[in-house]
Amino acid sequence: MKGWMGKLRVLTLLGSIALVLSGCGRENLTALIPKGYGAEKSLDLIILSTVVMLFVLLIVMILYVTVLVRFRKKKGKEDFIPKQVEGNKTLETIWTVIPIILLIIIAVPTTIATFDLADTEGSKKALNVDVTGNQYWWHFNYNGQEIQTSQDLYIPTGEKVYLNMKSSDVIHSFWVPAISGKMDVNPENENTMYIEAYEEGVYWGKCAELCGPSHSLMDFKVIAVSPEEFEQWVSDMQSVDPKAVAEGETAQQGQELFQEKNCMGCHAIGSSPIQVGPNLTNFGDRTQVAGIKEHTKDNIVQWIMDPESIKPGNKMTGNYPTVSKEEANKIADYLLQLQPSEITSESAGN
Ligand code: HEC
Ligand SMILES: [Cu+2]
Repeated sequence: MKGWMGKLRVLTLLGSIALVLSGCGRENLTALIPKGYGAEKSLDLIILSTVVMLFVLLIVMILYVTVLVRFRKKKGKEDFIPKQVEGNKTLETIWTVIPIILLIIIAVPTTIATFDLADTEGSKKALNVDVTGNQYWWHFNYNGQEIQTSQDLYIPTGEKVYLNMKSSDVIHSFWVPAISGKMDVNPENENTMYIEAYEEGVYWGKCAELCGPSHSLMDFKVIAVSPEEFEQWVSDMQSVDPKAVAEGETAQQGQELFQEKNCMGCHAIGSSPIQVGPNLTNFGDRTQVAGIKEHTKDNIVQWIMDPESIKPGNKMTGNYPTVSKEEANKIADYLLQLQPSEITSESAGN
């Protein structure tokens, strides 16, 4: 009875661990289901080194168990000492050469992949985006396209897109696990990398460097669309008129409030280079509010009234006049109209 209960306990424990861990994987946020070039290369290396390590583990375990069983102290042979092999040249050579070979097997493909992924040769002919990491949001400036946007990075599938990355404050790290490896984003120097998505989709990105109280909330998205759709998105973004008057009375009042409350001081609409806060040109098309909250009117209102309750330590809190619920509702009505393009996360199949 006791043994049976014990087994049941172990099973329950394992079952609940499995249940909890199964929540960890999220497609489009995992390096184990690669959807891009860098992620694919990384997974190849992960598999290679895991296989090598398992091989070493297996050999060591076999030797260990063999020695344990064969050379145990046996009844009647208590004084028996097995043959001593210390300093045996053949053995020493074997266990020096084998690890060297294993290390070469890992090192050569790793070095090749490292150089391959750091290659910036193709950047002159490709799409270049300047990426700025800020506490706690991401800004994207499409070189030579007059497009500025934040939080959602649109890219065409099947092409290398070069990212020139800098931080406006502390060190951040740009990481879209399903598409590519990580790259540090530093305040002093520009780091470059390229990403390439194979399939259309919305890929989740994370800041992978502890950068302050809301570090874990510094999420962003890479939205990969077909090259034709991307071109459409570019021209939609380029034809935005920042001064266009909103539709409907409340939204128009919201638009006025947006100016009166000094929101314009930090947030640009259109291709203005202001980067104190996220560019809101296509805010109505965003997948999330402030990168993390579901994109609903309620959450937008909550953000405008009390951003601190959503992202502690963010740089908007306290830097604008108080906004009442009624005013926030009107501003939200206006902001939700900022939908310049039909190309959104939905058309990317998500
Ligand atoms: C002092 C500069 C500043 C002012 C003024 C300001 N904001 Fe912000 N705002 C920010 C920053 C910085 C963020 C990004 C916060 C974060 O994600 O960490 C932000 C984020 C936002 C977001 C979320 C954007 C996104 O991409 O999801 C909205 C919406 C917003 N602000 C609306 C407003 C409105 C409306 C006003 C005026 C009432 C306003 N802001 C005034 C700096 C400012
Ligand atoms: Cu960060």
